[in-house]
Amino acid sequence: MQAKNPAIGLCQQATFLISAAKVDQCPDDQGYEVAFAGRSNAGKSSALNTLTHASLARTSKTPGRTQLLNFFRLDEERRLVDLPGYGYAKVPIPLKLHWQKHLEAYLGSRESLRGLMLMMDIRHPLTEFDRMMLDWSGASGMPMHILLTKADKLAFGAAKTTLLKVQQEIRKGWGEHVSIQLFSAPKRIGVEDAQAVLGHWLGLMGGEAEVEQVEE
Ligand SMILES: Nc1nc2c(ncn2[C@@H]2O[C@H](COP(=O)(O)OP(=O)(O)OP(=O)(O)O)[C@@H](O)[C@H]2O)c(=O)[nH]1
Ligand SMILES: [Mg+2]
Repeated sequence: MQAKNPAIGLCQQATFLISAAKVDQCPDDQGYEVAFAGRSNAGKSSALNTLTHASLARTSKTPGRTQLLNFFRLDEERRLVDLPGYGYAKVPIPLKLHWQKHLEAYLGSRESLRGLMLMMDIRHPLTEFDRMMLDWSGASGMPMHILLTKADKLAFGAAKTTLLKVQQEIRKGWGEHVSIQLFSAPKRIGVEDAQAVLGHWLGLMGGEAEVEQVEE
């Protein structure tokens, strides 16, 4: 199925479109958009680059690097968005409030937003911010798919154990509509599964996104 996923070819054509500091600077709100969210340093930009086979998004060892909403064009009516990282302590308060305000404005108003990819560092899952995003997606009915990033930092068994644990907690707290998988940018773990989710959300494949569940 994944070999035929049209999202793969489309992602390879991704080009930088625009950086927006506020919602009124975003591209026209039409078509399909998928946003990448998560705590600062969780690996949003790295995941985006891995999924598009490009170095579109700037990655950094310094958390808090992505400070604007960065839009990437896939085709005339499809876009990916790298959202500003959230929750980095060293960012000055006024800037934090600025981001929070504009992130909320974006999430609350964007008609073309079809799904949220939430990146969580596998070593620090379910932070307060992650829980807030899960609450928001539940309340607004926005589909959410979680990438447990940096899975290469743990041994395979430990990574799977964490996946199961987080999956159980999510099922209990937010129901079954949130899907989750392991991901690693350098080791390319979980790339095809994440691309399949993108394919569905971008209106390129019929039906619901199906992510293989963990075997217990
Ligand atoms: N080992 C490993 N390192 C990763 C992975 N993903 C990201 N990193 C590293 O983690 C750091 C942060 O990655 P970014 O992709 O810049 O994180 P971000 O979430 O975009 O950060 P902000 O833009 O600051 O919010 C960088 O040093 C990356 O190289 C991964 O899957 N495995
Ligand atoms: Mg970033």
